[in-house]
Amino acid sequence: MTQLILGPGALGRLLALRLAPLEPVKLLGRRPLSARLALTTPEGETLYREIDSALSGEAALPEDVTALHLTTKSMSAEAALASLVLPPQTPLVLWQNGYEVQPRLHDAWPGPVLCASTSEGAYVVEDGVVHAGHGHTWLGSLDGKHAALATALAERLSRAGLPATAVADIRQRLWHKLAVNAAINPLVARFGIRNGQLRDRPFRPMVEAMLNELAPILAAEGIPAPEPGWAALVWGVIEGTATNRASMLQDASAGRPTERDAILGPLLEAARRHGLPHDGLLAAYRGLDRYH
Ligand code: KPL
Repeated sequence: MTQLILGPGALGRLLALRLAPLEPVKLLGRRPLSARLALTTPEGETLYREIDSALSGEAALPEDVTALHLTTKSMSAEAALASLVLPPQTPLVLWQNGYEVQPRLHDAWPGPVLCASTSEGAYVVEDGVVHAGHGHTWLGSLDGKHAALATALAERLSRAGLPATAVADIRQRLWHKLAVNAAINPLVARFGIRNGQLRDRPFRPMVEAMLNELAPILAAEGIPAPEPGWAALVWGVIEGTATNRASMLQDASAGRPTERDAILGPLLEAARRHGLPHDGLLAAYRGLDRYH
């Protein structure tokens, strides 16, 4: 049984390199990859591993697939998936940020669909990936089904050095991450700053204004606030990732489209539906126009 991974960005490479010593893995993407990729661990060790990779549109896919891990950016996920011919019952695991593609594929895909929310830190380097910091991954289906599959996949990931837990509340966890990303990512992308700089003036009041808009929208959408409250969650992540260049900043600096639709889109849509103020969110969204 092979674990198929579609999208050889940081997360796709990390999954492939961590899983490869334990089970067959195939990494699919739009550009050829070198057969030998390097994994630099958070402890500073560099391990080289042979990875079976192929071009997504042309690959002969293995017959027995444990799961297809879709690790592209949110805006590329559906087109990437459509480039493969897979048995309809193949389990999908969606690793995207935000909450845009997940409900759509949950409804459209005939087989089981799990969503993953991860705090693993990784970035791409030319010949592989740097696993910058250990995190945790939560796996579950939006309708609470497929618990046994989620548990089995979580065990395989955990054995491979990516601790994971099957959960029944993945929708809530995706929205919590979305809220964190909405408060941090557009601001750091717009001002070209590292996450930790949001703690200082003039950015701190901008984060606070965003939090004031986010909290009522999330409440109206039925997303329970995290135990310490939204502000503590967001400031905690800013503190913990102070030296990071957030993913949206990396996309913007490289002139790539950002994940604004997946992150800000669901919040704007919910704010309009519930008749709640959303000027700050709209300004954040429009502030990213030049990358789209
Ligand atoms: O998830 C992130 C991202 O970069 O997208 C945060 C939490 C903001 C860390 O940088």
